[in-house]
Amino acid sequence: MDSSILETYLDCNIFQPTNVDIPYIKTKSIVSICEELHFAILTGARVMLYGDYDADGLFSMLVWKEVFDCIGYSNYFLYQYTKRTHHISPFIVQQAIHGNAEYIIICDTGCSVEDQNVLTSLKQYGLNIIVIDHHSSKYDYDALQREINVFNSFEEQDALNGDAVSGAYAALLVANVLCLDFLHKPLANNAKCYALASMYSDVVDLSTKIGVALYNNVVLQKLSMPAFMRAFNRYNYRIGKRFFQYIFNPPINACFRSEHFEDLNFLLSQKVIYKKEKCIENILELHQFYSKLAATYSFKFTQERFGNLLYCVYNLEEGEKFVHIRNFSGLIANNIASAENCAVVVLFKMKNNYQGSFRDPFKRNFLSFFELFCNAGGHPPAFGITVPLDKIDFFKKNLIEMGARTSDNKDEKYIYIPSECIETISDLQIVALYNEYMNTNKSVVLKVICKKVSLIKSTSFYKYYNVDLPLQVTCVSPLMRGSILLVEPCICKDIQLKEVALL
Ligand SMILES: [Mn+2]
Repeated sequence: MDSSILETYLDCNIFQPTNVDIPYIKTKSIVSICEELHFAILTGARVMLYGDYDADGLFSMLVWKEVFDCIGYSNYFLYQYTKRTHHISPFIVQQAIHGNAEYIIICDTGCSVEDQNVLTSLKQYGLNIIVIDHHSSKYDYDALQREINVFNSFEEQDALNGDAVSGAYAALLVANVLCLDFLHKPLANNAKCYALASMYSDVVDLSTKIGVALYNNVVLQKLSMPAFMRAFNRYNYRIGKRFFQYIFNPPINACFRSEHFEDLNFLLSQKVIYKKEKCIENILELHQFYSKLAATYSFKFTQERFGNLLYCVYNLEEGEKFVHIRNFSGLIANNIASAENCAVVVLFKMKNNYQGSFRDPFKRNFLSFFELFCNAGGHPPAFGITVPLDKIDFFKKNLIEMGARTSDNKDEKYIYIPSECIETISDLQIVALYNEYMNTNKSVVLKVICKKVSLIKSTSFYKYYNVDLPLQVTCVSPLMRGSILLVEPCICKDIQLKEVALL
C-alpha cells in the first residue's frame, strides 16, 4: 500500500507485513491441554463445553463447538445458561453429571479464588477439567497448573508477545495447535469468526500483531458466517467491526444482561438454525426493549457535575419493575456520555452497595485512578465500579478532586484527516481498514468542507450525497454548500462513508 499523505497521519506499520496466519503458539500448558483433548477424542469420551455468562464466554463455547463439528466429533454438549455469574456457575456440576460428561472445557473464567470450590467438586465426580481463560487473578497460577489443565493467556502473555486476547481467541489458539499438530485437520473457519467477534465484544485491542492476524485471516479470506451469526445479519453486512459492534454483539449482550436465556439456550441446542427462527426474533425484540429502557433510564439519574466529570446516581428500589436494568449501566453511561460529551460515572444505588459504570468518550485512561479509591475493573476508558454504601462520601470526595483535575477536552475524540488527502478509493480502503483494527483506539475521520453538494438519493434512514470524495457520503442530517462534516470510512457491505458529525 502506498499513500504517502496517509502515512503522515496513520501508523501504516499496522498493514505490514500482510499477516494472515492464526498464530501458532505452543506453550507447555497448551500442549498438555491438547494431549488431554486428543486422548478424549481418540477414546470417544463425552465432552461438556462451558463458557462465561457474556458474549465472549458464549463465543468461546462456540469456538469448541465449531472445532468439533469440523473434525466430525459429535460426542459433546453445551452448558445451558441458568443464573448469571462471572465465576464458574455451581449449576455446572449437575449439568455435567446429568449429561454424563467425562471432560469439561471451561472458557473465559475459572482461574479465580472463587472458582476453586466448583473445580474441587467437579474433580470429586472424576471429571477431567480443562480451563482456558484470559483474566488476571489473585489465585496462584503455578498452583492452579498443578491442579488442573489450564491455559491463561494473561498469565502467559510473554508467549503472545505481551499482547492480550479475548477468552474465545485464547480457545482458538489452543484449538489451532490441536488441529495442526494432533489431529492434522484444518482449523474450523467458523471458530475463527467467533474468536474475531469476541475481540470486539470484550473490547480487546485488535490492532496488535496477533489481533490483526485474526482479522486478516477472517476478513481478507472472505470467510462466510456461521449460521447462528448469519441469522442475526438481516441487512447483509460483511464480517467486520460494524457488523459485530452494531448488529451481532448487542443482542447477544442483551440476553446476558437481562438474564434472559431461554431463547439463547434453545438456539444452542439446535443442529440447524434458520434465519426466520422465532427465537432470533425474540432476542432482537429483547435487545430493542432494553435499549429503549436504557434510554429512558438515562433521564432518571440525578446528575452532579464535578469539573469535567459527570456523576449520575439512581436509587434502584427493591420492588423496581425492571431490576435487570442494573446490568445496563454501561449502556446508560454511553448514552449520557455522548449526550453531554464528557466523562461519566453512572451508579445504581442498590440494597448493599452502589454499582455501575464509567465511560469516557475521549478514551483516556481513568481506570488506574479509580483503582486507587474504589473497586473498578475493565478497560481504561470503560469499566465497572462498585462502592460499598458507607464508602460513597469517600468516593465522591475523590471524584470531586479528579473532576477538578480533568482537563477540558483538548484531547480529541478522533484522528482527523482533511478530505483533500483522499484521492482514490484505495485511499479510502486504507483508512477503512485502519478503522477496522481500531476497536479500542481512536478511529480516523475525514473532515469535509462541502464545496459542492448534490443529493443522490434519500431513504427513511439516510440521505446520500456527492461531496467531492471518491464515494458518496451517507448522512442523517441535511447537507448544503459550506457544511462542515466529519465522516468515518468503514466497512458494512462495502466501504462506506458514514456521517460522524455535522459541525
Ligand atoms: Mn472475556
